[in-house]
Amino acid sequence: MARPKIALIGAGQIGGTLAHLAAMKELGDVVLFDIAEGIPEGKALDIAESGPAEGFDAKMKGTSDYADIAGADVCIVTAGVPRKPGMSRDDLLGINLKVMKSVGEGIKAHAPNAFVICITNPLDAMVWALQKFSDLPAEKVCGMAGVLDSARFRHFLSLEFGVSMRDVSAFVLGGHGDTMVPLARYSTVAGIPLPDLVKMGWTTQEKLDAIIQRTRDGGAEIVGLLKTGSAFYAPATSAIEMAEAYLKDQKRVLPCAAHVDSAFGLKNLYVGVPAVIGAGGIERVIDIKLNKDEQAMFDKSVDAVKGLVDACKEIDSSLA
Ligand code: A3D
Repeated sequence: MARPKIALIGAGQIGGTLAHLAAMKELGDVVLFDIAEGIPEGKALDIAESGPAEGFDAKMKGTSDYADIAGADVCIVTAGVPRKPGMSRDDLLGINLKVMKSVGEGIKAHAPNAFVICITNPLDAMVWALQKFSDLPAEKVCGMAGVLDSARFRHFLSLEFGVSMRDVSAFVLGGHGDTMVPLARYSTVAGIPLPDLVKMGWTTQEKLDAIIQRTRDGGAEIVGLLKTGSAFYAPATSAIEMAEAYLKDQKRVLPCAAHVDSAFGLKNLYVGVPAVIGAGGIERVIDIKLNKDEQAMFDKSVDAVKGLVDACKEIDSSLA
């Protein structure tokens, strides 16, 4: 049986890391696409040359020709411009919307059966636009943000509690931005919810609030340190987890920017929600009940996403 084909649109920091991870995990053959001359070919060759020592057989191809992504099973999109210090994700909107148009058209023409995972920021608006430009079924297009935001929350919580990250599960809802909603009530250590751990004296409410704020600022913290770009190791790992769930029909329950069209009282919006990922793509959105405070935070986050979608419609009238 032929190996699955994974097309990575954008061969920058995240794209290169995705290619290396996909090869090491033997998820399939990889095509790295980028408009920057020589970069996709150079990275593909460099990664292929790690194959003998790493022990993988996956094929690597670098290209600037969309015809090479033909028949891809998965497309992961990082094409665009990342944040520079002082720049918000929203500042990227105008630049990256144009990129989504060319990428969406490329996927529509050459890989219309793919499961598409968008990482380009501002995430929720870009995945919405990418679905429109590609015209793929809504359940085959999603965005990676919640897996990363939850991973950051889990990491900070494991440091606070002195327990393995594997035993911390965490839940982050809403748009990927300053309004994201880390849900303490649904986040646990071995099944014990965070509010109970506060009562048990494992931490204080003040410390928990600080961890939640650090999670919200997680991307900016890394941008501030790197100065020349944004995070790429953990974002790539998070998207690979989603791609693997699709390729292996794992039915993983992962928070991601999915098309919501009735759950949470929303219509036709991409926003971070818990979803089941399997061979059908986004197979199910899990509609959880929120309490009053959580609902207020979620509503604020949804409003921010809607604002960005409206801005996309204003910039490109074909989206209206
Ligand atoms: P970077 O290393 O700059 O790579 C982006 C690549 O896209 C570059 O190699 C460009 O040449 C390429 N590119 C630009 N325009 C096009 C085009 N029209 N077609 C094909 N390729 C093109 O950035 P990065 O890999 O660090 O980040 C990529 C994106 O992910 C940015 O928008 C980041 O803001 C975003 N990001 C999102 C998260 C989330 O959690 C959602 C986290 C980190 C980064």
